[in-house]
Amino acid sequence: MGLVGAITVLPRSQRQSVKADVDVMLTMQQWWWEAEGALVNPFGNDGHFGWFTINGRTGEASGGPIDIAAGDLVRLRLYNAGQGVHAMHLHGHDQFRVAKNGHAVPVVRQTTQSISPGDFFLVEFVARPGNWLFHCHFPHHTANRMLSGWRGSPVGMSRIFHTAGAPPVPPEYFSDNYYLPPPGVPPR
Ligand SMILES: [Cu+2]
Repeated sequence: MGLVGAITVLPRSQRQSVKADVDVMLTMQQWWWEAEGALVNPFGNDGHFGWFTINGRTGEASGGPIDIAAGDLVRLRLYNAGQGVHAMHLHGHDQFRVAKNGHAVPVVRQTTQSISPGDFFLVEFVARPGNWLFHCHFPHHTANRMLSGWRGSPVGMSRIFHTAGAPPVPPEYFSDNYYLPPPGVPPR
């Protein structure tokens, strides 16, 4: 299906850019399943996308939480490589929008950054202790194929930021085995 990604171009001097403790690129995409087990078509033909990813991954393929530390300045580089609008929300924090499409903008304090196709935003936050969900606010964008993850945990366009020392996030949280609970866990 090819390769797509983002190239981050940084200024030669960091004088105009505060160095972040954590700097992550998050590319949103959406896909259309043509059939179970078949290749996915990123364009679809009826506009109904059923599979949502950040950096091409979701569920257990996402690799678990993004590790940060309390007090870190975390910079999120949000790019929408899909064809729908997403409303990227961070739990437990305000996020600060500092740039759009490569240009600095007046800082806006907000909880959610809506992002249209092709848009690129820099948002930053100072991490508080805990486990914090970062996800799209469109409910079905965190329920791939209209199914959530283990015990309702979000899949699709979601990640969790985990600060050092916070309780570990159960690996089952990232399970995209929607139909069978993990061993020893009763079906819900
Ligand atoms: Cu979305």
